[in-house]
Amino acid sequence: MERTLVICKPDAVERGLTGEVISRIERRGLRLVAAELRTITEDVAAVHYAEHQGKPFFDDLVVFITRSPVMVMVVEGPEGVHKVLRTMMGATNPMEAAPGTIRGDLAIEMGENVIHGSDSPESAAREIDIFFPGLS
Ligand code: IDP
Ligand code: MG
Repeated sequence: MERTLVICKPDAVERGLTGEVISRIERRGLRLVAAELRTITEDVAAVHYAEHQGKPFFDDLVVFITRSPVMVMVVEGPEGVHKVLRTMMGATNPMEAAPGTIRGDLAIEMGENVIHGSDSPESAAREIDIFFPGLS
């Protein structure tokens, strides 16, 4: 089994889409190990998105992810679960995300793309330890 970190971003919570996102994850056969509504601080955002520090969109990304509560979740499934989640999420830019994906069905703007999912098992372990120490 493998675990990955999923975040329903502020736009998802504001729009009442957490149930839709969780429902898709559960219907796929994946299991929630932890889930909590939290407001991410600027410091935690900078650690979580450390790989993007210095990029032109970094400041906007931090403002976005800290603006209102997010639903942070640890999701468990078979080995490769992070890839399954990434496929379910769709492309980073919702304009390019396929229909049937979360972003392709529920979003249209790059800066408001509903969901975060870890991009590798290593990222998953690092990110889970930020939000739920001991659960990776
Ligand atoms: P991901 O969320 O699909 O893993 P990343 O490249 O890790 O995509 O980027 C993290 C987040 O930063 C994206 O989900 C998106 O909200 C934002 N982002 C990424 N690239 C851009 C960009 O070029 N312009 C504006 N926002 C961006
Ligand atoms: Mg990413």
